[in-house]
Amino acid sequence: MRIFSGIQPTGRKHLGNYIGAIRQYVDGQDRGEAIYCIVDLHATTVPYDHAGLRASVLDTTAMLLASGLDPARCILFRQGDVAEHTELTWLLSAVTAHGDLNRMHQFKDKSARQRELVSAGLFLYPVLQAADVLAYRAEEVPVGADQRQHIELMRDIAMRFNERFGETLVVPEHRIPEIGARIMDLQEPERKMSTTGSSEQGTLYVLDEPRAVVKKLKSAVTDSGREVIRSPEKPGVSNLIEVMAVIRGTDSARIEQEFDGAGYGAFKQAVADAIVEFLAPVRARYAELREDEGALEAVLGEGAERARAIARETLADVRERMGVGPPRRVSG
Ligand code: AQP
Repeated sequence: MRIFSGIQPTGRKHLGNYIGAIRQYVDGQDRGEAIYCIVDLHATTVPYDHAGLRASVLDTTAMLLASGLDPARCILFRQGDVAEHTELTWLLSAVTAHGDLNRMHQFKDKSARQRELVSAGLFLYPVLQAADVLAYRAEEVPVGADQRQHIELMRDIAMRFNERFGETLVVPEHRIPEIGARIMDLQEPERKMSTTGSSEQGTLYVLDEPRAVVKKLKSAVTDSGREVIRSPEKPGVSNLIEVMAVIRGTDSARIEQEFDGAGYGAFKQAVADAIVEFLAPVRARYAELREDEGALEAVLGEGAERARAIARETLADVRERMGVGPPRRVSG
């Protein structure tokens, strides 16, 4: 089983990223051939700090290693190091419907928020994402629930390519965790916790100091009741129950039983304590790893070589099928 996923180079990863995606990446190493990519090219599709991008890639590399990725058991690399991704994006755009790209929720949300330029890159974001996965003929893509629509699109792209040019690409499946796939904003629990769309108080960062975690949890928006139960009218409490269930490795019903009659104050304090303990080892390892930039670059460099060797083969097949460039040379 080959597994592939990409993650944005924002140094400040939040609890949603950690629970929805990073935790699954770590498990993936035991389930198959795991390939993970830090998507610096995707980061350029909205206004970004170009002077800080390389440092952000290293932040994310250190975060992933601190969370348990092991370069001996997975391939970890930077998207911009493997040019095959951009070439495949162009080739796949030939079998991508403009109308489908127009329907993507992420494009609609992010373009509505842009005050200056809505880049063509933001529009093509899902095609680059499809190229990331399809270049490796990955069978499975671990992601949070917000990426469901993009994975559906990449499946359509792969199927359309195969129909038109002959069986070449693998049609991947998403892997969305049953619990924790959509961690909500602490201040606006009707929307997902997000790097670009949430407030500082609404977002719990993996590297937040314990004091900040407690403060954010205490001020998390709940309703005026006091019962710790899940309900559509209680999105804030339901979110915290889910977070607690993930951390404890249990289901939400158990958490409801445990905190039956406890009231919101005691429950929030317990969730804060659990989060602090859950993230403490990651914070400690992050601080150590982030210092050695040479070692982080070495991990990415070696990962890129291994990634390129796989992507190059797929690109040769795609070019051959599409009639692009000279005929493929037959070795020997
Ligand atoms: N709130 C969330 N709950 C569960 N999973 C989530 N993910 C994101 N938000 C939540 C998952 O995290 C993975 C990596 O995301 P990313 O860093 O590449 O960026 P993103 O998907 O665009 O989400 P962000 O970090 O919150 O940024 P913006 O503000 O741009 O939306 C993905 O698998 C994602 O599903």
